[in-house]
Formats: sequence, C-alpha cells, structure tokens
Amino acid sequence: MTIQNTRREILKGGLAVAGLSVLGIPDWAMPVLAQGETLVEFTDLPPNINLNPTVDRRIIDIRNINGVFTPKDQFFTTQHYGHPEIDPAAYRLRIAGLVDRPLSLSLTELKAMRSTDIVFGFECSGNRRPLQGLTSNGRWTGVPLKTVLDRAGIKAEAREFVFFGADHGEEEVDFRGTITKVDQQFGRSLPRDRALSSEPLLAYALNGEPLTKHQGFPLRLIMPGWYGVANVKFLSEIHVQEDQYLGKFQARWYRTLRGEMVNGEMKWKEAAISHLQLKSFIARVTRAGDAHNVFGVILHDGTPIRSIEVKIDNGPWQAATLDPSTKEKYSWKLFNYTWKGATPGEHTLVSRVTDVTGRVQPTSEELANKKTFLEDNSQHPRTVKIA
Ligand SMILES: Nc1nc2c(c(=O)[nH]1)N[C@H]1C(S)=C(S)[C@@H](COP(=O)(O)O)O[C@H]1N2
Ligand SMILES: [Mo]
Repeated sequence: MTIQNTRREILKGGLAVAGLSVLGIPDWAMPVLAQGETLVEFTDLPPNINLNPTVDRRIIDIRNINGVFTPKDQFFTTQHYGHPEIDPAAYRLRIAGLVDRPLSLSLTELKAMRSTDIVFGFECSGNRRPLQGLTSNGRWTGVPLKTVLDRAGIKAEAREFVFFGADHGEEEVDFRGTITKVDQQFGRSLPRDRALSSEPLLAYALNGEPLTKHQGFPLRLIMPGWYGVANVKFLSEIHVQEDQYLGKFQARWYRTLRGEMVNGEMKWKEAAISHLQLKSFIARVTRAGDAHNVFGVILHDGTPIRSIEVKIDNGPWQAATLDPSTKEKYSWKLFNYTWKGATPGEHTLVSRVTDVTGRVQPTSEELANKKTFLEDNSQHPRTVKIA
C-alpha cells in the first residue's frame, strides 16, 4: 500500500478527527512535528476528506507540508485525459507553423542543450477551501523555451504560440446548438512576448530527477508565475501561428467571469486563466508547551511580497515571518506565526498577504463579483479548538 492510499483510507475512515498524531501508523509518522509538538486539528475540515478522488488526481495534505520542495511522489496532480504512454526513445518535440526551420527534437538533443533551473510553486486554478491541496513546489530543470524557438527562427507575423500535449480525448464542440464530436489534444497558448521571454522552460526534470508520468514525462512547459493549466505536460508540439488559439482548455474550460466597476458602471469580463492571483492560507497549527505555531503557504506570480499577516478572532493583524528558505522569486513562500496566550475554546485564524505593488489578498466578500469558481484567492478563515 502506498502512503497516498494509506492516507486516503485513514481519512475516509473518519479517523482524522480523532487526531492524526495518536494513530501510530509507521508511514503516517507525522515527520513534520518536532518532539513535544502536537497537531491542533482544524475543526472546519470535514472528517471524510478524500485526497485521491480519482487515479488522475492527487491532492496534498497541506498539514503535512515538510520543507520547501514537494517530493516527486507527493506532488499534487490533475489532468484531463489521463497519462499518455510515451516511449522516450521514439519521443520527438515538433516545432512547426510560422518558423524558418521546422524542428523535430529528441530528448537526447534537448538534454544536450544548455540547461537551466527554476524553483516554481503553483496551484491549480480550481484550488480552494477547505482542502487547498492542489498545490506544490518544485525545482524544474530544462531548456529555455527561447533557445528552441530561436533555433527554429520565428517569423515576424507570429503572434500565438500553441503548446499541445500528447494526451487527447473526444470533445463535444457546440456551435450555436449544433454539437460536433471531435478528437482533440490538450492545448494551451501564450502570446508572442511571453513565449519569447527568457523565463518559460521546457522542463524534463523535477527536483533533479526525470519527470514522473504525473508531472508530464518526458517534457512539460513551465510558465513561472502562472496557474497550473498553463504548464502543459507531455508536451509534443509547439505550433506557431498568427490566429488566436481558442481550444477548450484555453477559451472555455479555464476562464473567469468577473464584474468590475469601471467609471461607475459594472463591466463583466471573461478572461482566460493566466498568472497566479496573490494568495495565502494557513496549513497547520501545532502546539508546543504553552505556545502555538501557525504555519502557512503563499502562492503568487513572482511579484515580491511586502507582508504576510495573521489574525486571531477579532484581534489585530499581526506580522508573520517568511521562511528564508523560500525566497526564490517564483517559489511558493512558507510562513510562521507564534501564537501566544491561546485560551481554551474555539478560535478563528486567517492569513492575508500583500505584495510590493500594494495588492492585498481579498476577502471572499470582496470576491463576490467573481462568478466562476476558478482563481479563488480569497482569505481563508480556519477554526481550531484549543483544549
Ligand atoms: N498535457 C496536459 N497538461 C496539463 C493538463 C492536462 O490535462 N494535460 N492539466 C493542467 C492542469 S489543469 C494543471 S493544474 C496542471 C497540474 O500539474 P501537475 O499534475 O504536475 O500538478 O497541469 C496542467 N497541464
Ligand atoms: Mo488545473
């Protein structure tokens, strides 16, 4: 039995509410806890949470985050068409369309190019309360996308860069009520300035090891600062074109409807999912002696963080401390706050992050005009009961 399954069985059995630290199961040994430290359960977490609802989905248990990098066998995962079988020896990345030299690159050729590393933590745009576990952080290694595009030679009229995965499935395309069934690949696009910037990576390794099938073996696009969906896995083709790409996962499935006041009038905008919205959440509360530690996670688009604060009940916002090991630009950021003098009974804890441009993580009331559930970066109040 894998750790994931063990956890699932435990959580399914509702034992989570009994206190995970007293179960005494070896592979559930709570290594995140120091000696003498105990986990304080969130009372707002439903007892029957299921962290592996399907074979294609793995949700991390945020209470167990242990260090900067998520181990490859614990990295969250989700995909729409399962995992395509890819023979690494036969694999080719094709670059076609508005290029001077169409390319077909083997893994060996890609790995022979100058590589670079980037630490990048992201979440699925559907990640939200109460679990918040569709998120992870990793060190990605690969070839800058620009290196490969420069080698192909991008024509002046190129505007849109479409990234296709090897995974595909049958989709019903609705046009004015008429449905056509077609087989489509997973695809996402980037505009020219983004595609030709220095940051996107064609990654073949995670935390120093080859990508797992869940994380997109053998190659994935890494788009630092953007939501999960932009990071196309099992990458098989880059198509360079002039027209906008309007595939399902670009234009329909991953978009947000928001109302915004412009000159005193409500304007409703539908936009494709792109960069991460500034967000934080509390992941774990522990007790050691008389003090409690509140530990949490920040996800953001790379804009430097100005402050991370924690509020207990109706008290003032108090400064929390950023973990200095998570200072890299696109890394997720971890934080801690020491809660002194906690009184017995129920308490509500919430965190709020602010970046240097003055953006503040909104409350859910402030997000009331976001009508679709993706991009939920609202402040997430959690409850605990102090004995
Ligand atoms: N080829 C392909 N890439 C994909 C997807 C997919 O279904 N197919 N899903 C996307 C979505 S919605 C997310 S959140 C991330 C998840 O990445 P992970 O499984 O490495 O965590 O992959 C993205 N890339
Ligand atoms: Mo996603």
